[in-house]
Amino acid sequence: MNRNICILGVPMDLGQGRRGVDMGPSAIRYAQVKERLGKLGYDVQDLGDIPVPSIEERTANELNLKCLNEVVQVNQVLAERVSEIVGGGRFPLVLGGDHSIAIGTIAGVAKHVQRLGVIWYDAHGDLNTGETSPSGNIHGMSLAVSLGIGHEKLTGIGGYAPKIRPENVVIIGARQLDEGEKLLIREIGLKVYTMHEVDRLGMTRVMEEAISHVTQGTDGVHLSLDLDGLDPHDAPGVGTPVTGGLTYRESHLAMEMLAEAEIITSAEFVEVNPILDHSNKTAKVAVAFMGSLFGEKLL
Ligand code: B3U
Ligand code: MN
Ligand code: MN
Repeated sequence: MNRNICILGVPMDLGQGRRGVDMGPSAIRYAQVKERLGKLGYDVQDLGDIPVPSIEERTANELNLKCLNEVVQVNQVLAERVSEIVGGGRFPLVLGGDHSIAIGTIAGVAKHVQRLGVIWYDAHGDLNTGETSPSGNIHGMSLAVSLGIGHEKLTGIGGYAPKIRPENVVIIGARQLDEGEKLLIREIGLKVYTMHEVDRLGMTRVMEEAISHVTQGTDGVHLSLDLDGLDPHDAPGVGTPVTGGLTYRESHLAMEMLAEAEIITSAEFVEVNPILDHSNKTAKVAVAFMGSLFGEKLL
């Protein structure tokens, strides 16, 4: 694992419909992310937050894509900042903010690798487009956009498209997929471990398979972890909780297996919403996962 980490906050809430997720980076910092990773011997630099326009400043919606121009603008800056971090030889650890920020993170990382693998840990597929989305929220489109599918203002962020290929992606924890997303998954042959597979195979096997899948032919792997992949019992502070999710223990095991495999080269933790949380529980869970991902051991 890269011993040098750069933390970058993105207080973005324009990719979804509820207030509060813009406070995610503060909540995660308050849960002592820097101290936790510092204790493991990493050199951790916190670069602060990138600016995000407030919801009151936003312009009109376009084509079922809420806050399109602002989401594009923030992700363009994010892509540049992440690219600088990776170019400087450091590990980018991005704190969200809603999941639309994956567009910028992945655009910044994928510039530096031939083929990027992606683990998308989420209750949702985030595979909608303006045409299929039931909500118009761009956080439900970010994986599609990274695959080069969607509005060209979004797919063109970072100046190139696509950023990733379907054969190098796995989704883990899915349990709420829209019809258009299901069709797209079949069409492009995306590997998805829904909760059915997690229950049937167990997390150990799911992670073994997922690790083998995303490392085939790739030279880096990004972890995009949406806290709503977890069951709302363990992570209540998220904008769109979906019952029947991954447990705290399964998720810790997943992070520990990723640490052992030493494959993750960039990561983001998104959708922490402190307004909907109890005593900062979800941010604390996120930081505990970061500990495991970066090699913390129980014994
Ligand atoms: N698939 C729905 C709901 C959703 C996606 N991502 C989240 N919720 N967090 C949509 O709006 O695209
Ligand atoms: Mn998501
Ligand atoms: Mn989600």
